[in-house]
Amino acid sequence: MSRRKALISGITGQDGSYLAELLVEKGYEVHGMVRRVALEDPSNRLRRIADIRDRITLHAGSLESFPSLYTVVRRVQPDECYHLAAQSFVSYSFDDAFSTLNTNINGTHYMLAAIHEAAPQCRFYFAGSSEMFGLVEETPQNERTRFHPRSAYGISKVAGFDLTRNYREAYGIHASVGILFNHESERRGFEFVTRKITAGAAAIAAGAKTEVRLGNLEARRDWGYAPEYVEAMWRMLQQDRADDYVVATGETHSVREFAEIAFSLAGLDYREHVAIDPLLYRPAEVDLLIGDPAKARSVLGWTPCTRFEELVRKMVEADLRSAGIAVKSSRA
Ligand code: GDR
Repeated sequence: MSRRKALISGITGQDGSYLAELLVEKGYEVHGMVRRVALEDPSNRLRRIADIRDRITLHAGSLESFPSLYTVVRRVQPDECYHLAAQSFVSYSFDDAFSTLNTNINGTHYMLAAIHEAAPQCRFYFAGSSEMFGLVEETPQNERTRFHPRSAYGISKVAGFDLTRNYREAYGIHASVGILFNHESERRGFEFVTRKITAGAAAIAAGAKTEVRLGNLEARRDWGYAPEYVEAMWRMLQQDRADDYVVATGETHSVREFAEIAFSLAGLDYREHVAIDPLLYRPAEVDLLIGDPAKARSVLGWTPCTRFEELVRKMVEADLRSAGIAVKSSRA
């Protein structure tokens, strides 16, 4: 039997890189779609997949170009397609709502249309987001909670959710949505608050800077560990029936708590180093997110293992090491 083929858009990101590693390990033939600029700047833009670069195949494609996506899908003929690529920074979507909506909504539509036309048997995963719940209408949030997005990013993910469900219902595509709550790791981008805090604390501990500027410390998020979340994506596509699932830990913590623990792990007091910058507040904030992963647990057999403090520890220790600071204690 030939190897199963997977196509990942957004393979160079945090989730894409962990998912690619998981699928390589499972024996898949893994293909990734990346922007041409990434191929031209491998040491920077392909750094997260450097270790598996010789075991995957990359194709140039752009979420802005239907022909480019169609060509990749037609050539690869994937059995499974994981559509992770997006403008994923919520804050930026307030600065440029137009490009966020264009890229995220059209990109998802183009991927679905390409699958429908060129590989209709392919199973499809869409990266939904807890940002779709926004101004939450109930707590905790589950698959039946109504959406109330609070940013162009959140709106683009609701549109992607609706597009995915419509391709499932209208054309019988095996298309599932993972409604993933925040998930972090040592590979998180520096613009997101967790990594900004852990990298900042490490830099301060190393004497390279003195403060980290943050916005709203009271926002609460359900933070999990990214490598576990890509496992849930894969499990969704192994089900006979396509469906939508909340992927979360069921715990919520504030940005302040994250900062307090991260700084103390670096031997620092966050109150002495965190400066509040009003410009970093969002015009419309998502105050509280906490997911109910019961369906993922019962149908997919998926459970999160890494607890909040362990997640913070992993990230801080990795950043301390990168800053050249020896780390004594490390729980596996
Ligand atoms: P989020 O992640 O918007 O939840 O989306 P982010 O880490 O950017 O913000 C989390 C919370 O922290 C507050 N905050 C700050 N955020 C950033 N980035 N920088 C700061 O300085 C800062 N200070 C306080 C924010 O206001 C917010 O409340 C992430 C992304 O990965 C999405 O793509 C994904 O869909 C969701 O998680 C689930």
